[in-house]
Amino acid sequence: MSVKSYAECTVRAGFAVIRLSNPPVNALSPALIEELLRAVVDSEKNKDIKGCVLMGASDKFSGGADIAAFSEVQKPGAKNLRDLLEAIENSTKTFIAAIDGIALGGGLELGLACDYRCSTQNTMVGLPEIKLGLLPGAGGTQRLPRLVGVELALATICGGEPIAAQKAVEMGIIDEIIEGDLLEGALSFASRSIEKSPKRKVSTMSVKPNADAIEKARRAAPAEKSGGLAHHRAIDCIEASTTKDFAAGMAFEGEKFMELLESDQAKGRIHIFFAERNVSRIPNLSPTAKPVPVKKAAVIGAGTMGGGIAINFLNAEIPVILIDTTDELVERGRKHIEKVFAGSVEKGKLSEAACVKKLQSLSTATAYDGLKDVDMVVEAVFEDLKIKKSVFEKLSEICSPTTILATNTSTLDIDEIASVAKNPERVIGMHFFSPANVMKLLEIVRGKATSDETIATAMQIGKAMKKIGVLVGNCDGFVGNRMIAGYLREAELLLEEGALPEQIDKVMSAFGFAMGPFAVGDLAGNDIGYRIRKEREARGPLPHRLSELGNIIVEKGRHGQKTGAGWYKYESGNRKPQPDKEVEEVILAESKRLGITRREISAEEIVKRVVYPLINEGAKILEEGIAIRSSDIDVIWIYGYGFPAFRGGPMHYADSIGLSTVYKDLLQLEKEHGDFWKPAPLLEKLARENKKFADFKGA
Ligand code: ZOZ
Repeated sequence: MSVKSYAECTVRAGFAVIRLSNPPVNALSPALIEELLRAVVDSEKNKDIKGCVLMGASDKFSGGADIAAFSEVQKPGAKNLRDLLEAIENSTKTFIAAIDGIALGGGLELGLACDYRCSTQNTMVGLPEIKLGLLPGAGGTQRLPRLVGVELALATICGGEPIAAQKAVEMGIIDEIIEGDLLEGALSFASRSIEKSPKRKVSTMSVKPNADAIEKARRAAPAEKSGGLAHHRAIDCIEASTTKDFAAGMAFEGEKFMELLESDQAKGRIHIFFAERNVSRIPNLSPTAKPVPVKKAAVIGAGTMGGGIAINFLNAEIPVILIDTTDELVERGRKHIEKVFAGSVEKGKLSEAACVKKLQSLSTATAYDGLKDVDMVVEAVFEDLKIKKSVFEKLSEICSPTTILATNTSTLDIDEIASVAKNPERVIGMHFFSPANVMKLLEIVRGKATSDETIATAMQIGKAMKKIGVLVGNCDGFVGNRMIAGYLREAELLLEEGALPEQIDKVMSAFGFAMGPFAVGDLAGNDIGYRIRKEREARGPLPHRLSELGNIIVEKGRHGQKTGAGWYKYESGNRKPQPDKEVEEVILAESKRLGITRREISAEEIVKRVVYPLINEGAKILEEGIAIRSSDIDVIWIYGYGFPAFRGGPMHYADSIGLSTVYKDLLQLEKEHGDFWKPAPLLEKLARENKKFADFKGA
């Protein structure tokens, strides 16, 4: 049996060439670190070499410390990345990082411990730890300010965004860009550098204090409790680089890194990092089911949603036909698309030439004749079952039997829609979130007849559109909208009991939502929820009472921002919600009509009343198999509904509180507010077994 080698060493032109080999991203795992350390020690002993070139064995230098192996860092006596970097800095040999592809997090910190850094033109470097609720814990907060100054270090570490090689050269992170073969270029660069100075330790460079920049960064960071813990600790560390010597700064950084590693915020964000990557793992999908190549697509319905979906196809470089019933409608759709691309050109996100190319791939039509040879159609017409069914009937007649027919419904029954299709196995739900060209979430809804090939194709197209596609089952509202019903119900009932929209929104913003439920309602249009409620009521009595307040507001013409008034009022041209006395009067009158004595409602109660329904419904969804795993629900809520990422999504949040606590709270709420709160059987079972949602592997 051959033993895997993580650090491949060869000697070239008097340099040890050490190649990191831990696919797919050269994560700095304990095994890789150990082998690199050994290579550093060996090179020190080797009198025949003057230095070492560190590079990736593939086209990636390193994606950073191995996130899945953080528990190893805490093991007493275990060598970690810091030991490796110290050995590199203290070596008498010259170390050169030759970076290709990426050097992120610990990967860049490894580079910063080297004496010199060169890279290919298409390399990205960065310290993205903040996105994991962490800080660069292997000297990044101490070395980067010494290399580029406090202000740029703050922007790099608190922003967490990757930096292109050219910009990194301008900042002083990378010393030289290599054209042509990286190793040859790196060896030549290494020889020239050694002549200037064989050692250039970043840790010995001086750094100027910059109190203004530190203060500004503190003010710009989210509050510690609202997801900004890592920002504040990172800023403290960068400040420490200016007040402490290097060794003391490293000790301070180490302490803060360990504090963050233990924090709920890091646990939530790391959970989401892996959850996001797990969504594409679909159990029981036939291994022979391959995605059908989509070379041409069509979108039916040229409204804002249809236009956004067409943009997604164009961004994925798939020509698309946009169809609606009249020339006027398709022209409006085309103008909308042109405006979006023009906006991207203006912001410098898209070149003129790329914009022209994309628009050349867009065609419009008012008839279905051109659909004979398309590989996929996404229907985005009005949310009405009859209309959708008639569209599918027509599509079924005209399209090839192999065309994938997707519906963008957000609430309707996929099986009902598929029932009119000749090939129901080709029908699937692709629920985009508005604005469809911006929002990353895509709920992919399988009907009972949907084939594995159709699922694989929808997942593949989602990826090509740079969406996070989550496969869910067919039920009323699927995962996201089914869960939001209870969240909104409770928010409105709290108004009847004593709260006001601005109070609830403030509490939910502090919890970490970008916007509270009422501000979101005003942004999206309260009339949408109104229509869905009316449609739902027409289908039969609701299992639980809803407040009338949402209906009253809409019937007063307060549809939201678009009518200048909703739960709030808006000054013309201003999107800032202003509390409105008229709304308060409506709410007080409703409490009075219902005979409710209004009371003070605490922030803690507000959070429980609106978030716990998500958890309880999520448990039912999980037990019914509508979601594959609890982390898929978390991904849906973070990317589709703005649930705070640092809390890891509603299911992870429940796991972090402890399911037995959530269960007890639900029983109490059931006692006080009725059977809406009855704990879901799965939640009860897991709570009794002292388990988590994450432990549940299917019914
Ligand atoms: O995966 C993309 C990415 O952005 N990765 C995360 C980069 C990052 O955040 N790095 C910082 C890590 S934390 C750190 O480095 C802490 C630190 O400062 C040192 C601590 C010192 C401790 C001492 C304290 C006393 C990336 C851009 C890299 C690649 O994107 P792609 O789209 O090409 O591929 P993905 O995202 O699908 O990833 C492919 C597979 O690789 C896994 N993976 C990625 N980065 C990883 C990682 N696994 C472990 N650690 C990482 N850093 C990823 O999960 C995926 O796995 P599969 O199984 O789903 O294929």
